[in-house]
Amino acid sequence: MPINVFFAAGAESWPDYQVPLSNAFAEAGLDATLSDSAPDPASVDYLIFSPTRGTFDFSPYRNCKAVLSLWAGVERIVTNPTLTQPLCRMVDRELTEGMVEYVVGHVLRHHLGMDTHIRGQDGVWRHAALPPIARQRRVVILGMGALGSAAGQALAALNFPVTGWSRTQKTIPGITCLWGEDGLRAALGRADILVTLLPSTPETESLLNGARLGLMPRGSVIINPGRGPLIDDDALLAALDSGQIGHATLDVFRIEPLPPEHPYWGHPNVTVTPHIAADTRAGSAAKVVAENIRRSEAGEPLLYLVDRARGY
Ligand code: NDP
Ligand code: OXD
Repeated sequence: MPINVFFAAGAESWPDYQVPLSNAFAEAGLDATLSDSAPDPASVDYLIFSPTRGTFDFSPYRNCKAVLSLWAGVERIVTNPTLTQPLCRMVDRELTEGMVEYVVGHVLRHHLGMDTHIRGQDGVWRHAALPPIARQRRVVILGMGALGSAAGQALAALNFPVTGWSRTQKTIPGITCLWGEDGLRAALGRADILVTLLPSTPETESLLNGARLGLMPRGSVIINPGRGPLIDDDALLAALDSGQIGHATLDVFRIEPLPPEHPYWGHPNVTVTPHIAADTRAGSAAKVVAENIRRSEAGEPLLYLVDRARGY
């Protein structure tokens, strides 16, 4: 009997994924039927999902062996009360590479002060004091998971002193690893540039509040490709207006798309990017999905299983 795989990640994504998934299943040696419809939910063995799909009732898929998310962040799926099946999130080489490039690019923008020269093409020779080199610019990354650790290692390779912070204690070559509340305070105190790559969970909600923003060096920079709810927006706007925070580059927001009237738009010290830090790419993501189905069918443990109690 072929394995039934239901692509429930949205009609707009189906044309991008249909061929890569079919190819990846064949390469993995899977005898699988892939469809973007499931007339009989009880016959579905695996369900491929994206939170862009919106509200979804997982309960009819009672024989489904795993829900495979195309997204890394699963806050909109783990909270679904109908989800009883194992949930795997996306960890993928190309997604990670995309995030590393976004983080390194935006760190370098602020480190090099590129805006001064890009905006200032006005005949003024702005030769300022010697700018710091990377080893003098401290970068802190909140979240030392698949993405944070890769971004941190890339920055460390460019000589930035990198501090990482996570829930549990870690040892990552080239990165000073901190954890816990004391670790967070110490990390924020040295964050000339702060990158937030934490998941959105009840514990990380408004982690960057006014008090914690106040611990950062005056004029420091925040880059948030993690999730909008990590930041207390009112506190960040106040910190930007007072000069406590010099600039915020924000890719993710509590409401997306960011509403046109939101004060982040047009704020002179905010850069908004439209949740593009690291899109999932069909070619490589399809291989991750296929490998997980192969493992499940072979009785091997699933990769990137989400801990439902932890929320990530
Ligand atoms: P991981 O699950 O691999 O890593 C999460 C990290 O956050 C871990 O180091 C974890 O600590 C840490 N963490 C979680 N909760 C806490 C807490 N309460 N206190 C301290 N540390 C905590 O996730 P990824 O690296 O793959 O992805 C991170 C996030 O990036 C995603 O959840 C998503 O929100 C976002 N993302 C954004 C994209 C974009 O395009 N903007 C694209 C992809 C992802 P520990 O290791 O100790 O468990
Ligand atoms: C993700 C994202 O979580 O794109 O994969 O934000």
